[in-house]
Amino acid sequence: MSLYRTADQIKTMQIRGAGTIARAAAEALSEHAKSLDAPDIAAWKSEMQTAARVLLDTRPTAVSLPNAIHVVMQSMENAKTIPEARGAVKIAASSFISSSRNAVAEIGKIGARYIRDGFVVLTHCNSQAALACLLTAKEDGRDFRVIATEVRPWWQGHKTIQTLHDAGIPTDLIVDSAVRFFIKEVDLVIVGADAIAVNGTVTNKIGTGQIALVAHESRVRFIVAAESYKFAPETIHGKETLVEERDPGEVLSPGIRARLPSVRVRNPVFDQTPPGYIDLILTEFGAISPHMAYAIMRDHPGWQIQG
Ligand code: RUB
Repeated sequence: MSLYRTADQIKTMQIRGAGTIARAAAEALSEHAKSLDAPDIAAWKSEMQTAARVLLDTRPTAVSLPNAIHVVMQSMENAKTIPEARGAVKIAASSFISSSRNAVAEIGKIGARYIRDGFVVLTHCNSQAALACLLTAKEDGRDFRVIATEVRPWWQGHKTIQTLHDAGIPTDLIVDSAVRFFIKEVDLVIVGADAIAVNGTVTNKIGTGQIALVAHESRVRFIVAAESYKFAPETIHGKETLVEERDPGEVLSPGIRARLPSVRVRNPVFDQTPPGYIDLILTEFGAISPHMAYAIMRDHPGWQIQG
């Protein structure tokens, strides 16, 4: 698949979810490098930068995307010839993809330990890292139930319930606004992340902040499953995580909107949960307090956002 097609699929949500987007971008760069030709290495690198920019411009929130692109692009920095640069990009991309998959699996093992027999676990959206915790707990023989939200307007919850169903995990589907109604049944909330700021604030699918607030009110543990490339090092230097606002047509059809010209439809697709509402962040290096976000950025400085 061409890099431009991958970029289009990310933009149009055919490829979605922070980790999946990051792996798709790394793969796209590697494939692009394979067939890209240029008169000299400087021109080749500049073409690669243009291609990276196309990927970076697809969606603004998930920091896994610039972090993945950065590790791949950085690998070609010292290359003196085109074949050398191509080889470096290929190795960096495949190493990012495999370490990303390993990170999700490791988080799954850690997260599964927090799920006990008889638990009801609530999840929101469709996070591979959060699902890894649930699937590993099931593989470990744990007997528990999941409550999954629908996730308007893209219905990512439908993907989640399909996976849970296929794994034989008993699941209840609820509308997004029913979380407070059901919270008394819930023992644990596990969600994923698109970006984690230096102060431990977690950006994830719209609605996550409300769920965290409700969990906090009811003293239900709230856990975020997030690979280290979800941490946003540029927040150390004051850059804020951008929340993507998508087309109103995803929420209300143009026909209805045309009849209601005084109504503005807003469609932010992520929100921010402050660290005070988060009990733990599970990374591939272990469970941390959200207040330790800086330590992850300091100890694993490979992830840097491209400007
Ligand atoms: C997906 C979403 C997911 C995170 C984490 O939003 O918010 O919870 O990306 O997912 P969208 P993962 O569908 O708009 O991309 O753990 O798979 O990286």
